[in-house]
Amino acid sequence: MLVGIVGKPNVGKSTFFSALTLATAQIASYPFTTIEANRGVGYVRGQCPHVAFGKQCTPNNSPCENGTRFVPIEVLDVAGLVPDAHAGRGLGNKFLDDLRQADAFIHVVDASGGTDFEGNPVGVGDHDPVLDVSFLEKEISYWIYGILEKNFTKIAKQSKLAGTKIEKSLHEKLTGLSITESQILAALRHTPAEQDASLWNDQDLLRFCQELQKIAKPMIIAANKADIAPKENIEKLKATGYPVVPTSAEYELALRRATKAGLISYVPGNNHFEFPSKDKLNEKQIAACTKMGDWLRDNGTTGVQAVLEDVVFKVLDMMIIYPVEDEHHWTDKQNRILPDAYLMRRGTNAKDLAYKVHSDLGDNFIRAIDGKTHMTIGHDHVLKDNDVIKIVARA
Ligand SMILES: Nc1nc2c(ncn2[C@@H]2O[C@H](COP(=O)(O)OP(=O)(O)OP(=O)(O)O)[C@@H](O)[C@H]2O)c(=O)[nH]1
Ligand SMILES: [Mg+2]
Repeated sequence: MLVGIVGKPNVGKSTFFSALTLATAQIASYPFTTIEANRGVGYVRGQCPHVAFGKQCTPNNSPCENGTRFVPIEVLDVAGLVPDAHAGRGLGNKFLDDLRQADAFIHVVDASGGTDFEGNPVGVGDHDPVLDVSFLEKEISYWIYGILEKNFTKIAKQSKLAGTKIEKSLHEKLTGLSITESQILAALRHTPAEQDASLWNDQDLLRFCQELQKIAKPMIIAANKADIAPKENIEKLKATGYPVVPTSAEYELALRRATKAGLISYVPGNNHFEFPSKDKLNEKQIAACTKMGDWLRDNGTTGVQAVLEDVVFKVLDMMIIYPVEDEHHWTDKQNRILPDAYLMRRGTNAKDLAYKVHSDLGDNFIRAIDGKTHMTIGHDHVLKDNDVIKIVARA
């Protein structure tokens, strides 16, 4: 799974990325600090089934700490987009190609309104952050449009002549974009244009790209710099209809780094932290910690972890599944207990899981067994969050 971090320059994308992954990305208060993409790993949390099972797990693909499972998510931080990037402004939008495989986007917005469209600092509240939402939507749909537009009419005509379904031809054209045929079909249904795509004009194609973007590259808004943002800006962003989480990437990064340095003790996503030894901190550090502590008390969390978890569990509607070899001991062939956690969309069935684990398992699927109830389940049995599943396949 890949989540892309997008937004205009200087809104805190790299700060957000660094807070999530603790990777070192360059951060500075001017536009276009990031040019080359930063790739890292963040984690979403789940309750590990080992707790109810009563035996400590032996994690392989996802660490477990005190009963909390941390499932890795690949995160990508790219350069800032400016209005008309698709026409080459700023750094253009070619770098969005790094995000072809993204399953969803986190749109980092400067909710403080302290940066203009180009990311240049202005007074807090001087820029309306809601405008950033519509321009970014536009740039992303133009990016998809740029991929589809070449030879579009020709492809649509050929597909019509050959009797090939249009969604199939478009899917081929969108190879590598992590977009499924059924998502294309859903977008076609939502596009207010002729059913026959060979008759489409540029506007029709653009509308289709907008629909496809909504379905295949869904977006959540991180209303960042919430530590200095006027409250009404957050409310205005919520009115856009997107899921919105107020965030302070700066605080989250400071808290995680201070924890890593052994100065404080903070669990990402919590609304508090501890000072194990206040004497280790200088006056400046104590003042910063007091400020952050007060803010957390009043606002809940920094929101950074919540954005990633919301994008995975709410926007993409994922759940965590644990495939095992032995349904009684919940082990794999190497006797590891609950080794792997898989993220699967809600609605996926036992056979989908088999394919996710290995295509051979999918091809040779016979049945599955629910490790909690020990009941046999068929290929179309819909899985539930936190299921422990054994797949039985022909050897
Ligand atoms: N107050 C406040 N400042 C923040 C926050 N997040 C980031 N910043 C500051 O915003 C500035 C830009 O941060 P970056 O992370 O470099 O922003 P970016 O979006 O990656 O910028 P580009 O790479 O230039 O597109 C820096 O001065 C950060 O310290 C936040 O939550 N609150
Ligand atoms: Mg950056």
